[in-house]
Amino acid sequence: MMTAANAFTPSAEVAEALQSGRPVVALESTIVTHGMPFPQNLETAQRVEATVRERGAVPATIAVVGGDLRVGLTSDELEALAKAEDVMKLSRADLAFAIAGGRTGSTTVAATMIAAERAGIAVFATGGIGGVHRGAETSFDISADLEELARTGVIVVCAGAKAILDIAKTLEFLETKGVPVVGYRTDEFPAFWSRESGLPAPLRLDDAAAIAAFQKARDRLELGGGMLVANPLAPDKALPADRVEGWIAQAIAESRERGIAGKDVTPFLLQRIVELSDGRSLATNIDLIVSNAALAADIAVALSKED
Ligand code: PSU
Ligand code: MN
Repeated sequence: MMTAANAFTPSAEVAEALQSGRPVVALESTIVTHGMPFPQNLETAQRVEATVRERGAVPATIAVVGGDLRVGLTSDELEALAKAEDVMKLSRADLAFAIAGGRTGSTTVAATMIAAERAGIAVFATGGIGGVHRGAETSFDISADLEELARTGVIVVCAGAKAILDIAKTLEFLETKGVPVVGYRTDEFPAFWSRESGLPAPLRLDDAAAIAAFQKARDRLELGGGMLVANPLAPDKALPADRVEGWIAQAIAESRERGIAGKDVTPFLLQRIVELSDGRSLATNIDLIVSNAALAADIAVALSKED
């Protein structure tokens, strides 16, 4: 795996883990700054880090702090980021812009994948990925996360894609780009808060060791690019899709009325849905990120074992 030693600053714990070949799980920070309100964002980030540790891996939350690309934050730094306002939301296009300008920014799935690959971290846990937005045939709004999955060699564990997106087009895009999409213990691609999207998961695997074996076979073929693992929430915790749809439709209608565009679209929709659902979507969101972190840690541990 490519490493670019001068491009980032690992925490002492992450540096030690990477050097000794211990399993590490990358975590994104846009979910902290733009995906959830304070204080739930901080509590979630802390719970996610604790979950990764309980499963025997080291968490590496990634962000740009004062122009420094950090791989692994201290708890004080995580808290400061969770409270900060006017933090940039960084993707492939502007990650280096923030570094050059000495800015502070959180990393999306795309930018977190870039940092993880440069650091030599193979697995990354998030909530939901960005994708092809509804109406993309006229707006052209397609998240840079998808192109990143096509080119950057990291396994991304998520709960599928939010139904604020056009999930069918998102899956078509990933298929075109040759990105493997693996349903974990499911035949259906999950839709974040809901288990059901009505669309099949292209591939299915039922344990972390099988996912690690698949990745090792991909590595031997030098296929490059990432893998998407879609981990549905437990049935007793997930929300029914029809309940979520009303909130989504209203949030999208409002975003169009207000002319929200570009990188503001996803944060706007996420925030409005939390408001419209009276916070019910938020509890589900927290559960699924913790569940994804646990699976990502299991995959990282499985990858670190000798064949
Ligand atoms: N989807 C979620 N929660 C999130 C995001 C997406 O369910 O917090 C964040 C992630 O950081 C993702 C980014 O990479 O939004 C995608 O933004 P855009 O659609 O502007 O590419
Ligand atoms: Mn977009």
